[in-house]
Amino acid sequence: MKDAALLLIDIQNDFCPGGALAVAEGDQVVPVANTLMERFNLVIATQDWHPANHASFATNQPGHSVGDVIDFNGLKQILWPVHCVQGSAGAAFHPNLNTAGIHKIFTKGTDPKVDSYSGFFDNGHRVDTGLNDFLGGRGIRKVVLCGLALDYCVMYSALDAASLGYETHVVRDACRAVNLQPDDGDQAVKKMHDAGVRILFSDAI
Ligand code: VGL
Ligand code: ZN
Repeated sequence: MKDAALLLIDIQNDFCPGGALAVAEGDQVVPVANTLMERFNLVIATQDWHPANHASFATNQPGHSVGDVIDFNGLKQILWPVHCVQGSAGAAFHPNLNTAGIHKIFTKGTDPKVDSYSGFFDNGHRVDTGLNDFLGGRGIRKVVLCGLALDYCVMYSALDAASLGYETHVVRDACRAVNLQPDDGDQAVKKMHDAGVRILFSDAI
């Protein structure tokens, strides 16, 4: 697919079983992602890449614990366990991910003061990661997303892609959800679908 790019969202150890912010079955997206990569001329990966003093870590918010929702400069922020600290083993890609097939990596969440679920913008939509310009410069009109987690970084990346005008697809079986609430993954699928994102399965690609 010439005008399409595959976006591998945050397929990192900390989001896989045994990781700091483990997503159930997170590692099961890896073989599906590796197979999908063979079908695309352009493969981009995002990496959640936080400094140790990141404000989304509950340990950096005295008096708060994981799961609390606080106000960060006017934005609602869920507090997470320390995860994906820059350069740590938890921030590395899953060891079975075919990283040789990745053409370009975009890191996000690097500003200690603001979280960034989407691969395109921070949560305040103030800072651009450069992904949109990168895709535009290569004539990409269609993006296909997979990875972790369906109800956070995959969903926010897909919603931004759709609002930026890309034909946006999410490969359901190549994603897993955090599911803080048991139906968060299903709600994410509904929200994306309502925003014009196409939800499909890997056998259709
Ligand atoms: C993510 C929570 C916090 C994700 C990143 O990659 O979905 N979720 N940071
Ligand atoms: Zn994060």
